[in-house]
Parts: sequence; structure tokens; C-alpha cells
Amino acid sequence: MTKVEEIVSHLPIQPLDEPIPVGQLYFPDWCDYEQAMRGIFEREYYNNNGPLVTALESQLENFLNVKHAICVSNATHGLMIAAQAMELTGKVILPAHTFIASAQSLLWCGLTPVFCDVQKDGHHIDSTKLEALITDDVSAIMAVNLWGGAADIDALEKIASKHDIKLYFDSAQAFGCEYQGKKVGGFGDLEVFSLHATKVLSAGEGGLICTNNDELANKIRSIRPSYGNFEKVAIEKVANSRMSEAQAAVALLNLKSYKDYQRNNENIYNLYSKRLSSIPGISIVNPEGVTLSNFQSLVCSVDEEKFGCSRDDLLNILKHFSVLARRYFYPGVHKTVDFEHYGYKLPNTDRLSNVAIQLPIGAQVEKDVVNFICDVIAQTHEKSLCHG
Ligand code: T4K
Repeated sequence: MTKVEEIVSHLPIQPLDEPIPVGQLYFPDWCDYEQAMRGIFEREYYNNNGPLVTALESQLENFLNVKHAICVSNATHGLMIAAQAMELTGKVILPAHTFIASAQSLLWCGLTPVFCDVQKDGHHIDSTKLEALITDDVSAIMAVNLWGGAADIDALEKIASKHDIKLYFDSAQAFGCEYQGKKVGGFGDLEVFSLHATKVLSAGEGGLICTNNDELANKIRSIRPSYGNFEKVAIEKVANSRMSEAQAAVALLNLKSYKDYQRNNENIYNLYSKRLSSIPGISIVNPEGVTLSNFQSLVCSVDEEKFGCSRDDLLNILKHFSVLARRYFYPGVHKTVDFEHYGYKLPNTDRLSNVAIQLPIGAQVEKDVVNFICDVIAQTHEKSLCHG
């Protein structure tokens, strides 16, 4: 019997009836969506910057307090368009503790990612290690805002300005977060959000590029584009990354309920935090660097020695009980096939990829589900001590 089988066989708990995913899955009321879809069918206007996309962009500009909010098909395309619009060249510095899309967007644009480690006690890019990586061929820093937290934006802005390079944010996970009381969205040259189904503000699939720079916004729009004006399109590389009216309908309805979603997430987070704080070896990651979090993700670290079993064993035990926790991000992007041959040494990133576990948070996570998950974790700890 493996250790996992041994522990599972001693836990007096029945699995959940339905598997529970890690993601958010906040979706609007069906009747409201049906009504919105009927409007689209009646107008017979389904795509190419229709009235719902236009309304969404304008509402997002107000919500985020930015001059330009430009909807695109998803954040991966958003990051590709961003790099193209800023005319980046050579190398771009970013963390390896991120979703693969951050680095892939650079490869698509013929750019070379340079990976910087994350902070010793955090999940964001270590600004103190950045300057040593800035060479003549570095054209930008792409910081990534993770788990409902934010990077050290002040320090990053100072470094980018000192070296006269671009600074932009992969804020795929950061919609609605506030840094020093100001909504994330208007920092650096631009920011890119994801409106994927698993994000706190969802369009089902979608993305958003925000900037306060008019010239950059024009470029982004012509790379996205909405077509119709072929003369203008011909001067830019085009990505065809439009958002459809159906996607905008979901996002518009979700935006109306965003504050409720955020509050619901915060309550779930608080309950997890209370329950998990008494389990040795489990530390919840508090949203870093923000004055307001969207609680996009619930991430913990597992100290194997104190907890009694490894992160991966815990993951398998949770899976047995239908809790589909994840080990985001494993491995760090620098260890994936495209990049492992560079031999990057990123000790903090490597440590996180071995201890971090993401637990379910979002619409489908009721209070009793949180208690169930915490019971499994607490009892796993107790049984691990007996079956170590
Ligand atoms: N930068 C960062 C820092 C990011 O985190 C992301 C995406 C991006 C860039 C790129 O953004 P997009 O191009 O996607 O807009 C998921 C999400 O797909 C991805 O958006 C997210 N970050 C990433 C962290 O997580 P996967 O491949 O792990 O997702 P998937 O499809 O396995 O879904 C996660 C869980 O949710 C599963 O247990 C299944 C469940 N699920 C998912 C969907 C889509 C559902 O129950 N229903 C659903 O409809 O990437």
C-alpha cells in the first residue's frame, strides 16, 4: 500500500458527490443571459465591435478608471498584441512563476524571455534582482500579478523609468484588485487581464488590454482589429483577436455582480484562513501588495516536515475525495521544454513550484465545501503522523 492509499483508507470521510474544480465559474443568471442573447439575435449583429462590446469597454474604463479598455479574445492574445503594439525588441524580463502563456506570448512575437526569480517570501517578481538582468537588448519588463495580489509596482516603475524600458503587467488574474487604493489596470505602459471562465470577472473566454496612452491604444485597436477599414489594417500586423457580442453579454452581466463575487470570495478566503491556520505545516498565501484583493485564487504552501506528507500526496488525497486541487505553477516556466536548456537557477521559484497548492474558490464553493476540504486536510495531517 502506498502512503496515500494508507492515509485514505483511514479517513472516515466520504468523497463529495460531484468533483469540485479550483476555478471561479461565476456566471450570470440564465434568464438575464437569455434576454441579452435575444437582443443580439434581434439586432443581427454578432461580432466586429458591436454595441455590447462597445458598452463593455466603456463600463470597464469607468470601473478601472483607465482611458482605454480594449476587449480581445483572451489574455494570451492580449499579451501578444501588447508586445507588438509597444514594438518590443530583443529580450523581455519576466518571472518564471507564472502561467506558460506569459512567456509564450513573447515567443510568438520573436522575443526572448529572460526569467527573474520571485521574492524570497512572496510570489511576485523580485525587483531587487531585476537590474542585474537589464542589458542593452532588454526592451521591457513584464511583471505578473498573481493570486489576487500585485507585484511591487512602485519599485518596478522606478527601475523601468531609470533604464528607459517599457513596463507592462500580465494582470490576467488581477481584475478588480487595488494597489495603494488605486485599481490595477492603469499602471506601467499597459496591463492585460483575462476574462476566462475561471476568472473572477468572466466572459466565458475573453481578455482586456488597458492603457492610458492614446497612441498605444490606437495601435492596439488596429492590431486587434475590427476590420472594415482595410487601408488602415494593412499598415499593421493584424491578430484578429476580437471579442464577440455573446462573450461581451456574459462579461457585462458579470460586471454588474462583480462586487458580490468579490465579497463571496473574501468570505470563502476568510473561512479557509481561519480553518487552515490551526493545521501545522499549512500556510495560506495572503494577497500580496494590494489594498483590495479579488481573491482570485486560494493558494497554500505545504511544509512536508511539519504537515506530515508532501504537497503531491496531499493533492492525490484531495483528488480521492473529489477535490480537484492544483499545483499551479508546476513546473516553473523556466523548467518547461522550451526553456529548460537555458539552465536557469531560480531557487525561490523552484521552492514554490514544489510546495504550492491551489484549493477551490469561487461560485461553486459553499461554506460546507470549505469545511469539508479543511477537514480532509486536517485529518490527513493527523493520519500522516500515525502512518509516517
Ligand atoms: N497570464 C496568467 C498569469 C494567467 O494565469 C493566465 C491564465 C494567462 C496569462 C492567460 O489567460 P487566457 O489566455 O486564458 O485568458 C487555467 C485557465 O484556463 C487560465 O485562464 C488561467 N490563467 C490558468 C491559471 O488556469 P488551465 O489549463 O489550468 O485550466 P483548465 O481548463 O484546466 O480549468 C481549471 C479548472 O476549472 C479545471 O478543474 C476545470 C474547471 N473548469 C474550467 C472551465 C474552463 C470548469 O469546471 N469549467 C470550465 O468551463 O488554465
